Parts: sequence; C-alpha cells; structure tokens
Amino acid sequence: MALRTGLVSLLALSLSGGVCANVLPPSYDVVWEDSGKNQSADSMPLGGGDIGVNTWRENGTILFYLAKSGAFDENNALLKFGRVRLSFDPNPFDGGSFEQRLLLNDGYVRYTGNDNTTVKLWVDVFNPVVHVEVESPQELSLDLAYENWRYQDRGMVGEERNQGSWGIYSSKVPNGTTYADAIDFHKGGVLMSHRNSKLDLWNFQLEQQGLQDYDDRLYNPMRNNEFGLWVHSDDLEPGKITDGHYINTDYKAWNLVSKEAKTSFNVKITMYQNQTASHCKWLQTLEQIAETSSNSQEDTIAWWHQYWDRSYIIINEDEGPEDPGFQVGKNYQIWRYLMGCNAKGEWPTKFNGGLWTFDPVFVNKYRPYTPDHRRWGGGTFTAQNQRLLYWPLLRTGDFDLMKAQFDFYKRATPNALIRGQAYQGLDAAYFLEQGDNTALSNVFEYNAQYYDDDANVPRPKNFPDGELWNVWLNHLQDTANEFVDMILQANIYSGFDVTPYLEFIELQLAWFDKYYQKLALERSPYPLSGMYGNESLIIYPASAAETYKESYNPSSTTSGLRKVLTDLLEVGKFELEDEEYYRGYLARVPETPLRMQQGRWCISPALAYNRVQNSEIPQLYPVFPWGEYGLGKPNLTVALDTYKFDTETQGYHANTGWKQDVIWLARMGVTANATALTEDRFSDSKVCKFPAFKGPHFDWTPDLNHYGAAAIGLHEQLIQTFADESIRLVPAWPDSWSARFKVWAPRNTTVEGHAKGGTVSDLKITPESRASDVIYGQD
Ligand SMILES: *[C@@H]1O[C@H](CO)[C@@H](O)[C@H](O)[C@H]1NC(C)=O
Ligand SMILES: *[C@@H]1O[C@H](CO)[C@@H](O)[C@H](O)[C@H]1NC(C)=O
Ligand SMILES: *[C@@H]1O[C@H](CO)[C@@H](O)[C@H](O)[C@H]1NC(C)=O
Ligand SMILES: *[C@@H]1O[C@H](CO)[C@@H](O)[C@H](O)[C@H]1NC(C)=O
Ligand SMILES: *[C@@H]1O[C@H](CO)[C@@H](O)[C@H](O)[C@H]1NC(C)=O
Ligand SMILES: *[C@@H]1O[C@H](CO)[C@@H](O)[C@H](O)[C@H]1NC(C)=O
Ligand SMILES: *[C@@H]1O[C@H](CO)[C@@H](O)[C@H](O)[C@H]1NC(C)=O
Ligand SMILES: *[C@@H]1O[C@H](CO)[C@@H](O)[C@H](O)[C@H]1NC(C)=O
Ligand SMILES: CC(=O)N[C@H]1CO[C@H](CO)[C@@H](O)[C@@H]1O
Repeated sequence: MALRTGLVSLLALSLSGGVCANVLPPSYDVVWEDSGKNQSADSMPLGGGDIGVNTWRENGTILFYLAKSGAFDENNALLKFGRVRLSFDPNPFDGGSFEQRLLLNDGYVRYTGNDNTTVKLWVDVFNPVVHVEVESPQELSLDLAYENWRYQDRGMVGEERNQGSWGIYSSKVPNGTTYADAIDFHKGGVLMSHRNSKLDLWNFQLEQQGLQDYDDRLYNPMRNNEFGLWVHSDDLEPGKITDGHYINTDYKAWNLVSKEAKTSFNVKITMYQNQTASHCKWLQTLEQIAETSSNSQEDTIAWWHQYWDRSYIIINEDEGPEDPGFQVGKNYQIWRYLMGCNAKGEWPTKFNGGLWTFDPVFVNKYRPYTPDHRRWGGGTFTAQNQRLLYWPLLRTGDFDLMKAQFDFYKRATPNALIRGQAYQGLDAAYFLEQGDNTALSNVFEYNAQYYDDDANVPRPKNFPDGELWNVWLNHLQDTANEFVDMILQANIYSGFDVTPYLEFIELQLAWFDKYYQKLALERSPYPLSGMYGNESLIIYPASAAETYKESYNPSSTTSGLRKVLTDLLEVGKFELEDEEYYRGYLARVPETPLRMQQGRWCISPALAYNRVQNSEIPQLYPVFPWGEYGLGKPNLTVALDTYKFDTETQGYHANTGWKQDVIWLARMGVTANATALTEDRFSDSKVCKFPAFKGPHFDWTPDLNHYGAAAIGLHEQLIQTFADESIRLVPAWPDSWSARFKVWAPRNTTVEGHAKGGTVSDLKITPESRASDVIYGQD
C-alpha cells in the first residue's frame, strides 16, 4: 500500500536542524519548588548503570536512599545500601527560593537553594558510583551523614519478612533475621559492607523442598554475596557517630564533616556487589573502582542522549500538564527513564518498586517496617508481573536492557532442570510462577495451604514433591513461555544472539511435552488425545494464569505454546532437539478452545476447569501476549465478544497494576476505550509527589508493572507488527494525540514520523525496503 502523507507540521521543520538537540522537550523535566509532606514517599528517582537513588529535601537537609541490583541478603531480600543526609551551614535549603529538578534529557537531579547554591546528584552509567557535587557562591560547611539502620541484627516481625523469600506471614514459619552490616570509618570515608554468611533461608528451603542432596550443584546467588559502599571526599573527614530515628526506624549515622568552609564539594559514593571468595577480595575491587572511575559526567550524559534517541513517543508537547495526551507522553518517557536506570544491571528491574522503594508505612500503614521492606519479596520475580516490564522493550529497541531479564532465566535453568529431574524424572526445566532467583519456591508458597493460619490443611503424604501445595499457584508453569518468546522476538527484531539462551528455551518447552505425555501414560496407554492416542497433548492438570484451576487445555497455554514453537522454528536455532521434533511438537499443541457465552462464540479459558481462583482473564491471553486473535487476524469478533460477553470475567476488567485491558483494547482496535485507559494509566500519581510513582495496586509503590502494561498499550495503539511482515500504523490512535515518534519493528527496522488520529506524516522507515510493508489504521 502506498504511503499516506499528512501535513508536515511546523514542529518537524523546526526540529530537523539540530542533530544534537535534546530529544525530550524541557517541559518533561520534573520541577518542584517545594517539598512534599510525606517525607521519603515524596522523593524523586535517579539512577544509572544498575543503581537507583531516591532523593528529597526534609527539614532543610537533602536526603537520599541508595539501592543497587543484586543486593540479595540471607533472606533473599533486596536490601538498600543506606541513606545519606547533607546538611549545610549556612543553609541555602532552609526556606526562601528552592528548586529540585530532574533534568530528564541528561538523567540527573539538581537542587538549587535560596542563594543559588546547587547540589547535583548524578549516577555514573559505566561505573557503580554516585556523585554529589556542590557549588555555592558563598563558603559553606557540609556535614554528610551516612545513616544505616542495620547497625545491629533485626528480627523481622509479622509481614515484615515478606521482603524476603520466607513469604507472607505464618505462625508456623521462622520469622527470619536481617543480619547486621559492618560499618566503620575507613581511609577518611565511611565503609559499609554486608556479606552473607548464614544461609538460614536457603537451608530451610532445601530441606522443605527435599533438595538437600543437591546443595552443591544448585546455583545460589545468596551464597557469599557481598554488597556495600565507600563514601569518600577529599573535602571531608570523619566526625562523630550519632544516633537517630526516622519514621519507623532507628539508625546510627557516621558523619563526615568539612575540613574547612568551601564554595565547592565533591563526594563519591562507590557501590559494589558480587559473590566473592572473601571480604578482602570484595574490598579490593571496591577500592579499585573508587580509584579508577572517572569523575566526569560527559560519557554518562552522552549515554542518556543516545538512549533517548533510540526510541520515543512524544505527544502534544506544546500543551501543558492539564492535557491528558501531554501527560501520556511525559510519563511514558519517565517510565523509560526508570527502566534506563538499570540498563546495565545483572538483574532485571523488579515489578514491585524497582530500585526506588521508600519507607513502607507510606504504602501500607500496617507495615511500619524499615526502608528495606517491600511486599512480594526482593529475590522473588513473579513472572506474571515481571513480563510486563520487559515486553515493551522490543518496541523501544532496548535489547541490551532485556538481557538482564533473559539472564535471570539462563542462570536459573540448571536449578529448574534439577527440579524437573529430582521431582518428575524429566530432563526438562520445571519453573514456577513465583520464581525465586534460585528457581526454588519461596517458603510460604510451597506449602501455603498448611502455612496459611486460616486454612491450616497439612500437605497430604502422597502429594508430589516439588508441586506447590497452594490453591493459587499450583500447576502454573507456563508464564516462563513469555520470556522464551521475548528472547526469540529479540532475535527476530534485531538479530539478538539466542545461543546462550537455547538451554532455557528448549528445556522450558520440553517440560510441557514430556510432563503431560508422562501423566497421560499413567492413566491410559496413550500419550496423546484422540481415538488412536496420537492427536494432541492433554494439558491437564494445568492452570490458566492463577485464575482457572485444575484446568484442561487452558487457552493461555495452548495459544502460547503455538506462538513460541512457531517463533522458534522461524529463528531456526536448536541444540537439544532438531527441527523435525519441534514441527511434531507444534502439531501436538491442542487448539485454543472456544465456548458460547450469551449466544456468541468466545474464547474459552480452558476446555474444563474446576474453579475460579483469581481475577486474571486468561481467555484474552490469545490476544495478548500471544497474538492469535486481534486486528487483521481471523475471527476478531470472537475476541471482542470474549471481552464484552464472557460471563465469568466482567467483574475482572480494570486498569491498574498487572491488569491488561488497555493492551487488549488497543490490539483489538477499540480506539476510544484504549485511549481513555492509557490516559488514566499515565496520569500523574496522586499518592506520591513524583508523577510516575503510582501504587501499590496489587503489589507495591512505585508499581512498575502498572507502567509496563501502560507502555505496551500505548505501543499497540501506535503500531502493531505481525509475522506476515506487515507493519500496521495508527491502528488505535486518537485524533486528540499529536505525536512525534520513533519505534522499532522486526527485521532491524525503525519507524519514525508524526501521528495524529489516522494520519501519519514525515514517515521515515529504515531500511527503506520495509516501507512497502506498512498498512494504516484498521483497514
Ligand atoms: C541567583 O542567580 C540569578 C540568575 O543567575 C540571579 O538573578 C539572582 O540574583 C541570584 N540570586 C542570588 C541570591 O544570588
Ligand atoms: C514470629 O514472631 C511473632 C511476633 O513476634 C511471634 O508471635 C511468633 O511466635 C514468631 N514465630 C516463630 C515461628 O518463631
Ligand atoms: C524532620 O523533623 C521532624 C520533626 O522534628 C521529624 O519528625 C523528622 O524525622 C525530621 N526529618 C528528618 C529527615 O530528620
Ligand atoms: C564478579 O566476580 C566474578 C568472579 O570473580 C567476576 O568474573 C566478575 O567480573 C565480577 N563482577 C563484577 C561486576 O565485578
Ligand atoms: C501521603 O500519604 C498518605 C498515605 O500514607 C496518602 O493518603 C496521602 O494522599 C499522601 N499525601 C500526599 C500529599 O501525597
Ligand atoms: C493417528 O493414527 C491414525 C491411525 O493410524 C491415523 O489415521 C491418523 O492419521 C493419525 N493422526 C495423526 C494426527 O497422526
Ligand atoms: C467502550 O466504552 C463505551 C463507553 O464507555 C462502552 O459503552 C463500550 O462498551 C466500551 N467497549 C468495550 C469493548 O469495552
Ligand atoms: C539485523 O542486524 C544484525 C546485526 O546488527 C544481523 O546479524 C541480522 O542478520 C540482521 N537481521 C536482519 C533480518 O536483517
Ligand atoms: C468461531 C468462529 O467464528 N469461527 C470462524 C473463524 O473464521 C473462520 C474463517 O473466517 C470461519 O470459518 C469460522 O466459522
């Protein structure tokens, strides 16, 4: 189809000149002229590499929390590295004019006080170092307090242990202890380290889950994990150690004080985490990083500029914050900023707060715990939620960021294989929905029906080892298929090398084929369904999300396996099995079941099931993530009718957290409704001062799976791509949004232009050969 050309906007002309121009409009900066009332909950995020910082002003001092990927403690909680407080004398931050600004294009935060004193906080993208730079027109003294609440062991009480992998509270499970850090003045600065030596949780999990004999073969990211920091400045020297109390938690502060009043100060906070043979080895590397890392911000700013230039969707940029379209563009870009802060992380960004959690009492008043607390764990990466952060990164071309999520599965695969072998006698990866970084179950979920003080039903003697005694999570193994498909799609988009992930891909797929044939053969002579026992897999007992339990051929699994196997055959890389095997497997995947609802054909959640347990809508998973139904596909009406007429799920449609209505509506081309939901999702937060800190919804604040789902919905409104190579632009784009955009499509393709309603202008497709694949709207 020929390109449809619209009006060339004045904006495009004015932009075409400056190659070096900032991609984002200055109006996207988050600027505060006052501080919030809710203390740390009203902080502003920054980060880089794999570090997250949240910073705010309180009582005339500047504070920030420090966090970093991979800081898993003995309980598999993701601990903070502490808090820093900057106090000045005379104090330019104690009244009068004040500004706290997130300079989004450059990726850092700057405070300006009443005498024009500036405090710049920036995080080096290439080294794990946080920089504090103070510049003042007058001489000031600075007191930097490194505040730490883990100066002693802390028993976790009640729900507090939900921050680790003990799971939710049960009177029958140990409470766990958060062990103390080692903290002292060191070489003129402050050194903090936390080295895991007691593996209470891990040993409990091994015994509970019958894996003691495998201890030395199991990958364990908690073992000998050490993390910590060194705060240092040539301008400061050790002062007193003081005591304090902030919100719900007492702490000790190691103070570094200025040697003399000065007009400028530079502080470097070097953070390091690794599993190391000894503390000495860890310290050596930390000191090396502190010494060799550059003090120049130049490379970091250049990194942010190329990151912004990779992909963007900027809407109604000449409007202000009262315009819902403007807010969509702004908060979408801020979501991209948060993901970019962990671009080089070894671990994926967590759905439940990422690296920016704050004192938990502001999220839930019944959780007056330390700043280390978040709900649903620090080392547990719930697949259903986690996937929503990573799907949208295909469209933004952030394949390098996706690697952390792919590596998560790569590292856990040997453990999942041991689970498959030990429990089921299968050479297949037996992953879980509430997957720990170890592929083991968290303690509570493994035996939930017994540990739940209200349910209290003991695990039956003959209940299979390894299976979760858990009415929500049992039989739910298919969410890892989404990560398999993301890896395959990354290859289809960009040539991303799937070789390191083939073991995960093939062993994850192997599980469904082997496990369900094995179960079938325990009931009958036939491994498959049909008169001759040679037709298709009997996927039973299974689970359609957490919702349809003990189900038979759930549509989320059938549709998913078909998509993943098709993509695997397209990528054409196998090691454990060959192409012929996968063609046979694909032929064995059952049809996605349909059923009549209110007189209409609808997608059925499964052929059969015995109860509805949660509120996901897996009958729409064939729309997203699996793309079996949607615009341009046969039987779109069946999908639309499922949305509108399925009798069991009408009450489950919603627009927060991991709910996916916005994505389904966009994929089905229901423009007005998708637009309303996208505008609602991306509107400014009302619970925190920072506009993209919404939550907790089902999880925690900031709720990053809320924004991941929003980003996918927005993408699907703008562009949908298909296996037949077509690129469908503005399938669900409203007249009220005027955007400039750059997004990615399969086959190394970028698509740039302007969109307004059904019209695209200034379209630039790279490579140009792909222009003939473009189709528009809903034709
Ligand atoms: C701060 O800087 C601005 C512009 O550079 C100047 O107009 C203003 O007088 C300065 N304020 C103080 C208190 O020095
Ligand atoms: C956990 O702590 C609670 C509250 O302090 C206490 O009542 C309970 O007995 C403890 N549980 C165990 C298993 O020690
Ligand atoms: C600020 O002052 C209030 C009132 O004294 C106190 O409760 C709060 O903890 C202080 N905040 C900080 C960061 O010290
Ligand atoms: C962590 O330690 C391993 C093993 O010594 C080493 O290969 C790796 O480079 C280290 N990672 C970092 C970030 O220092
Ligand atoms: C402060 O937090 C409370 C919850 O603790 C919330 O109800 C309130 O809306 C927040 N206030 C602001 C101004 O964000
Ligand atoms: C199953 O076996 C029957 C009888 O041998 C054969 O006719 C049929 O084609 C087979 N079906 C499949 C799907 O292989
Ligand atoms: C779209 O929104 C309209 C108006 O609120 C509503 O009547 C209609 O049912 C919605 N369509 C879908 C598919 O939800
Ligand atoms: C995409 O680019 C990569 C290298 O950047 C290359 O390996 C791959 O073959 C390309 N794929 C296509 C479909 O052009
Ligand atoms: C259930 C249903 O509506 N199925 C239809 C899907 O589309 C094909 C071809 O367009 C029809 O033949 C089916 O009846």
